[in-house]
Amino acid sequence: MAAPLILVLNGPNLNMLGTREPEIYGSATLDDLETLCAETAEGLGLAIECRQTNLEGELISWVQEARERAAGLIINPAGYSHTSVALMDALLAVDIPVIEVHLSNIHKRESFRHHSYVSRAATGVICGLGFAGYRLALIALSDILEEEDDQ
Ligand code: CA2
Repeated sequence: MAAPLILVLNGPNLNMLGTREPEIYGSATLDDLETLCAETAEGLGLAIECRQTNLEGELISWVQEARERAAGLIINPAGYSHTSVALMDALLAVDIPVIEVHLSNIHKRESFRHHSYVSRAATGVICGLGFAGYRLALIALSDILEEEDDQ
């Protein structure tokens, strides 16, 4: 049987990981993050596709695509977490498990980061654990998919 596909979507400015603000986001790059996700997914028997975009509409189109193709979704919507009703609506229409990940602890930061529209549509939310948050999100999805299989 084919390995279930997990889409990992990263939103605006995350392509700049490792180049600025290392005190908040660390010094590793988006490439490093995607390698960690690929290695973790392989160990869990999951297939993975990682994508990053700076465009809200593209992120929404990818969420819609996930509905057709993926068994689970990991998303760091970055700044769109705090602004995008459209992204939330797209995620609410997806009937696969969705884990929202933030590298930083958004609740320890400026008050405008404390609310995420996306959280309303997420199965679970992980923040403040850096890259490990993505690894934990993959483990959580693997557990959820196994439980679904058992039912
Ligand atoms: O902590 C997170 O993962 C965030 O989603 C990151 C977003 C921020 O708007 C959210 O409130 C929390 C910002 C991503 C910007 O990433 C950069 C990385 C390196 C250098 C500059 C920006």
